[in-house]
Amino acid sequence: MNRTHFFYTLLAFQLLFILSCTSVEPPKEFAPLPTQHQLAWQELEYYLFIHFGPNTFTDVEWGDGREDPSVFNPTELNTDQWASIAKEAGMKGIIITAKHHDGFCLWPSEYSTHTVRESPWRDGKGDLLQELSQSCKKYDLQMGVYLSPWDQNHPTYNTAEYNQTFANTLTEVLTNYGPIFEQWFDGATDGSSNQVYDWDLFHQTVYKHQPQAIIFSDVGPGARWIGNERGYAGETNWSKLNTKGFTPGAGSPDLKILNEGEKQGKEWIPGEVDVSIRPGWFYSPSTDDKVKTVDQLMDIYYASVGRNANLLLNVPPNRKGLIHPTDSTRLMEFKKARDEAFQTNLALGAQAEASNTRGNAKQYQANNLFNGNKNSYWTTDNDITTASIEIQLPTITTFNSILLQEYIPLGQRITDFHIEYWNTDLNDWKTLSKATTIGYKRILRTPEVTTNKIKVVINNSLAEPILSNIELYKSKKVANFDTKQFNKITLNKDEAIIQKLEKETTLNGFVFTPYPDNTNTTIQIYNFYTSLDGESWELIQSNASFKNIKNNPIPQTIDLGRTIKANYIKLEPLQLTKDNITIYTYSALEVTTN
Ligand code: FUL
Repeated sequence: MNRTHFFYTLLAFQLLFILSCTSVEPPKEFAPLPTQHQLAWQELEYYLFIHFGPNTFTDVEWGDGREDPSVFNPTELNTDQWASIAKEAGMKGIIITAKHHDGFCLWPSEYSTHTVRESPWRDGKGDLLQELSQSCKKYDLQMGVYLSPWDQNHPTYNTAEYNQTFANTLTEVLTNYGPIFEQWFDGATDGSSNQVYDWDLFHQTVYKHQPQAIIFSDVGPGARWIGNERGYAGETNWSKLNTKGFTPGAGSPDLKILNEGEKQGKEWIPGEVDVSIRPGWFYSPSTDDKVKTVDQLMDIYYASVGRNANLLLNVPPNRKGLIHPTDSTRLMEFKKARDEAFQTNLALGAQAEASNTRGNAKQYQANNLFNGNKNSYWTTDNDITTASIEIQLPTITTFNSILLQEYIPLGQRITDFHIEYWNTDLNDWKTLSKATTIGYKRILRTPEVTTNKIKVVINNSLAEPILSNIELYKSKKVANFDTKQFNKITLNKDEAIIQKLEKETTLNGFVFTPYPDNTNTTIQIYNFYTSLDGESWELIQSNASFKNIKNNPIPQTIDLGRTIKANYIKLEPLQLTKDNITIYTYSALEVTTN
């Protein structure tokens, strides 16, 4: 090789080296985008709602503002107890009803005469917001405040003056108790209010004193109401909304729009699910036996955090000012159930190949989906909006849930996707689950399968799909409690329910889901059978009774106390919840396996 030749060869190598080191440009932003504060907020995922005030003592959900402040007298109030429970439960913050619709202020407001100062609690010298802010600091929790614009006590309400009164009230709360992560504006009224709210003034007041605060209302601007108080975000859930022409409360968009967000939304306004652990928002001794079960809470978790929304779970303190032991125990059981459900990520160590990888660059390779780094992602070349990722699992794996995350700093994009698994018996791909949006986080509960390969197929995306994370789990099966999701199956009164299982299963119990409307009739007393061939049946439970199913038709989880191999199960009705009826309804019959 002569000198010139050598020189050019060297140059070529140098060029190649430089080229391979140049990073490929990331995809263009797809607006609207979350702010840094919204991104941080989304990662909180789960926090505590506290409804506390005169209603706690008068046993009503909505006080009318004429309550004597002397009713407010918690005898053992201890915000450290609330905060320590929230912390142990895995929550990241606490939002308190600083002022509910009755106008009573949990702090000694200068702008009201209906406050803790007028109550006997701490001899009128107490300040609940102060105590809570100290407890939050102590337990490293963020603090948020709920303030109801609707105020049935304040003399200026329904006058032009009220907007300024409310802004002053806000200023007090937002300047005296340290950082506030979320300002919760309730849109509710009883319809009698004539007040026109100055939302611009309220928003400016919040941002002036707490620029990082997420402003929640039916329509944001920081986060939006999910459209129901049952705990369920839409299966489709965009973090985007069009709010032009809408206001919180009566002027808010359709409930379906709040529940699902809008694909073409112009503003980034993610959903927040607010739901109470009890039937009501305020404590009542009558609901001590109606605290939601762990399975209900898990279903809510899958339908909130698992559907791209944050979960604000209300746990109302009792008249002593303490969280009731039933509720705190339930919170710990719920924490344990989540820890178990998401204990072992079975996708760790997986290897993936995508149908398209941006610039064929390592920087965007599909293996980024398993590296635990939320800032690395897989994405495609410009304008490629359909793609598939084949994932080779480290070993033959049994799973029943898949967690996916889009890289939302660049916008929410994916509109339609499905999951396939490699069926080793058929030597072919089989569809396991179909879904629409992903967003910050999506958890799909799938039928349980055993395989060494899965495929994530993006059928459609508004721009290049960008995924940052995929995890797989084998979790305890939890029934779905949302009414909307329930099938209504009708059978004749003597007809048994026979279910063929997907494959031979070792079961240890079953979940019978009645249609959750107690105007329907369902099974009260039953026989339960299993079978391997669908012809000869083994009687497993005879003359057994579902507890309280007539008045409260919630899913019935039956633990058989042993394991049984079966291909078929049968539930035979012996008596229905109503006599003289020829048909009954139910929604599902499923087995439990662990
Ligand atoms: C509703 C209110 O009317 C309820 O009392 C409760 O505060 C709930 C969180 O919001 O709109």
